[in-house]
Amino acid sequence: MPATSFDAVVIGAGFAGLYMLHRLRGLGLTARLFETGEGVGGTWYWNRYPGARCDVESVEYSYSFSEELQQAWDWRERYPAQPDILRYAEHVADRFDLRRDIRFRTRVTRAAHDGAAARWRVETDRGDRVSARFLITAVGCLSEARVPGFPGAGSFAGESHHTGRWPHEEVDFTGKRVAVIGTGSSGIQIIPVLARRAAHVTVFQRTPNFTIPAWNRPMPPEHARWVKDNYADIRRTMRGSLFGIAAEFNPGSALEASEQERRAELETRWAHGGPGFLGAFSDIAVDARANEMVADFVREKIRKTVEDPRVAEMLSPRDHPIGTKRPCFDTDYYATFNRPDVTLVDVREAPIEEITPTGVRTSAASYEVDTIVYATGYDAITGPLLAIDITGTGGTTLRAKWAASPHTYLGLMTAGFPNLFTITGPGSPCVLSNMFVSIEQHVDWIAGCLSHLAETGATVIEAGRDAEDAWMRHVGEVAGQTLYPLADSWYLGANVPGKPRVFMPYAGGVGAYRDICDEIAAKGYEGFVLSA
Ligand code: NA7
Repeated sequence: MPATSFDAVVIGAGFAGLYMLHRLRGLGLTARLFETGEGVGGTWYWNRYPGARCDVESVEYSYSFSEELQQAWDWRERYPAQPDILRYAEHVADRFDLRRDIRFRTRVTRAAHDGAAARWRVETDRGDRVSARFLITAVGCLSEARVPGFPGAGSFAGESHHTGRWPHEEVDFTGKRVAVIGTGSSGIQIIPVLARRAAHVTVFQRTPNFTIPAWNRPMPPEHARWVKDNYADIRRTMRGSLFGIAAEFNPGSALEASEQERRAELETRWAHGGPGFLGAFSDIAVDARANEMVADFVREKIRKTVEDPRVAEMLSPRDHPIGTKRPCFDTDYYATFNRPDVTLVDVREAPIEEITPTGVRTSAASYEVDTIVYATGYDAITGPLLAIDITGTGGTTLRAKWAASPHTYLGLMTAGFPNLFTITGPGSPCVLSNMFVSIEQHVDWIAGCLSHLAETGATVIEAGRDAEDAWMRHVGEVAGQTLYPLADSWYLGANVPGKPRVFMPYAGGVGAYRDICDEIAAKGYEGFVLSA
């Protein structure tokens, strides 16, 4: 008889779930991990589209918890490609012998808290019925793929794929006419690669995004050596930073710099590429005029790169401040639109009305294509949590509690749902950070919390309602001091019709956030209610 009773159930075998499982084992706790996919890797298991690559530097997009692991693993490029990240996840799963506690191809469908027994009762789509004292979600922030409900989508005669649900078999684009719908990070990565493979690519753009060159390159061996020798310092910088990356942030103001100084700083950072570009000045995220100067610089680069001025203007974002939507980092994105076999279509002017058996019809024209790529994004942050039917104390469901907006204490727990931990949940820095930094911080904090419960004889921990209300007010106030709420972004659910418009991540920075979490723990888990 397989075991059905555990200390903890973990949902998701991405980097959060893998590390959580490892820490639970270290605490001597029994655990079962359920994963929908057939393998480990989470985001990197699902996002297999051509050109899929992380836009955080590889040496920073990795675990820090094991010195042996970080010394043993060699990254091949400045930014890791999806197959390399997946290999890394598999290596970690094997190295720490994690697979024996994972049930693959199994989706958790329901979880209900049984108050009398102080246990979570968990059900899966394969008929599992298990119970655990602790339920820990490691479901990722961008795992609930979203295809807009275009009429006729089912009638399309060719292949169609969402970037986040890409098939495991090679999709052949040779000689094909391809439609790409969406120009977020995924669209921006796949479009230049498809342009080189397909006969013709038609890009359906609703909103142009700012994208900065990544300047990916093979990892120079001397840099890899230097990183390994200096990992302790690099990790310290990342942990104390705003976004969990080691790039240097200039504390100076764009407004106070002279025109010449400003240009020099931006040119240097453009030439370096990657996420450090937005660290050019300290006021980019908070001052509209400073932001506009940087946005203007990028629009100028677009005009210099894209030969057709009409296309350059179509690609130039003007409806949101730079950095208020998830910044994109690209390889050859703007230059791709100089190719004769790439067409840009503005679907803000003329929206997509239907998918026909032979292509895409907008209100202005029809486009015949063989393959459709949906790079249309995700029901972010709350979507993966609310996809599970979770019931807490007194029959209250998470869906009902969060109907108007997600409500958490530190993004880690939510009142009325005892012993439920949400790794990188709403109200934590989550997507505003290098996910590895946020994942490790949450997992370590949860592990510390579980040890504390064991040491003090408590069996149940729950977020206090007052602490939770105060935290959500704080999350809202911090976001209100920035320009983030000005964009219709998935950070605030604007991409999902009917989703409450609330800025979900904590914008105070991973360093400040870590200090708050640590202080709360040091004060005996202030704001949480602990009971035997
Ligand atoms: P994003 O960033 O949410 O991008 C989705 C894109 O799809 C975006 O350009 C959307 O336009 C577009 N979209 C969505 N619905 C439609 C409809 N109905 N018609 C036309 N265009 C549409 O998702 P990604 O997968 O690119 O990136 C997700 C994150 O993964 C990324 O930020 C990294 O963190 C990794 P819109 O801007 O809404 O007008």
